[in-house]
Parts: sequence; C-alpha cells; structure tokens
Amino acid sequence: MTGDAFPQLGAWVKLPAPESVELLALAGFDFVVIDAEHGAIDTRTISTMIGLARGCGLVSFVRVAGTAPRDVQVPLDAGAAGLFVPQVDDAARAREAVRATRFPPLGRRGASTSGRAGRWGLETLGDYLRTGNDEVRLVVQAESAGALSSIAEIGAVSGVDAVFIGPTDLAVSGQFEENDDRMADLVAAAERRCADHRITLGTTASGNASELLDRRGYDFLVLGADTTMLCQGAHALVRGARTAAPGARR
Ligand code: 3PY
Ligand code: MG
Repeated sequence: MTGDAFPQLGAWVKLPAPESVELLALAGFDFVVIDAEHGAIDTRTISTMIGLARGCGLVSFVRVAGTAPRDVQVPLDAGAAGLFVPQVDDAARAREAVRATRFPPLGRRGASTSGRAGRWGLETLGDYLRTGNDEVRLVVQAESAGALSSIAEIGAVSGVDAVFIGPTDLAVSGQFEENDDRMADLVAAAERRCADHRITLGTTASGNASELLDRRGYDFLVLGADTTMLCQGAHALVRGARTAAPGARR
C-alpha cells in the first residue's frame, strides 16, 4: 500500500538467534524475513528481532505460518514492517490474508496501541490504524501451478502489496523435476503477467540475482537463509582445510 519502493535484497532468518538479524544488517541486506513458517522461532524472539532490526535500520518482515489472529497480530503489533503469507493459491485466499492483516473496513485485524507498532501506547489510535493499513506491506506467496496461473488476480487484490514466487513449494506441489521446462514456462508466464499488470514481484535467488532483477523484472529477492549461510560457510572452511592439508584426518 505504501508508495515507497520495495526493499530489494533480503535474507531469511530461520535461527532463533536475534544476533542473526544484526549480522545480516552488517552484511548490507535491505530486509530480513523472520521465518515463523519453517523456523523454530517463538513470538518473544520474533518481537526482539523486530526491535533489533529497527535499531539496525533493517526492514523486518515476518513469514507467518497461517492467517489466524495469533499468527498475524503478534508480529504486526511487535512492529513488523510487513508479512509474507505462504501458499496463497487464488484471489479468495489473498482476500483472506488481507482481512487478517488490515484494520476495518478492509479487514478485521484487532487494534491495540500498546505494542511497539503503537509506540508502546504513545501513538494516537488514528496514526496506528493509518500505519497498519497504509504502510505495513502484505506479500503473498504464489507457490503452486494454480497460484502462478492466477497471479494477476492475486496481485490485483486490494491490500496486497507484492507477490513472491516460492520455487521450492512450486516444484514440490507440481512434482516438477529439477530444470523441468514446464516449471520454467509457468514461471516465465507469471513474470510476464506481473510485468503487464505492474505487480511488485519477488522470489528467491541462487547466484542469478542480476538476471532476475535486470532481465526478468523482479523487484526484490531473498538471497539466502542464515542457516544455509552458516552451513555452507562451515563446509567450505572444513573442506578448504582438508584440501590444503592432505595430512588432516578425514
Ligand atoms: C519456496 O520456495 O517454497 C519458498 O517458500 C521460499 O523459499
Ligand atoms: Mg514455500
């Protein structure tokens, strides 16, 4: 809903460690997505991460597991800049996500200025409601063949700010093999529809960020996860030491 450009480069936070947020801010990411869909992160920690992200000048999204009030309201009242809602297969589900995220009359989010989003009670109710409806960003994930075919209708739902293509769930739900042309065709058609309808579009990148941003019209990318960065970095260190020191024990 906000007219500002979407922050461009992000990372998933999947470890329940607020320090991940600080490390990713130092690395220069524009935003983090705290992953409450797949990460073992409790709401207390999510709130701490959001506060820390603010202090570090990092935009913080929370990927919620669902759109029940508890999934959605706690991160929003803790001051998240927006939500990622997974598995949005059609416009009806996108409208449900809007209803959960926005205040009346657009939605049914409950109001309380007593959290960080209400500056701990200092915000006026009017400003708190305006921020929640106009500045909080709602990103819905398209991660099935049906969702990609309906991406224009999903992206047109009032209250949705951006669509994010989730390639892993798309491949799993469609039972596509790696490098399956049918999946590439579905994604390319969805990219064209988003360009035609000026829908803000994101996805994950794996070494192909410039192609996605410069040639395929993506507005924002999630480049990786704290877990994977740690795991890959650790593997590389151990592999490097074993290769450089053939005498090292295997
Ligand atoms: C997916 O690819 O399924 C996602 O949700 C993002 O990694
Ligand atoms: Mg997914």
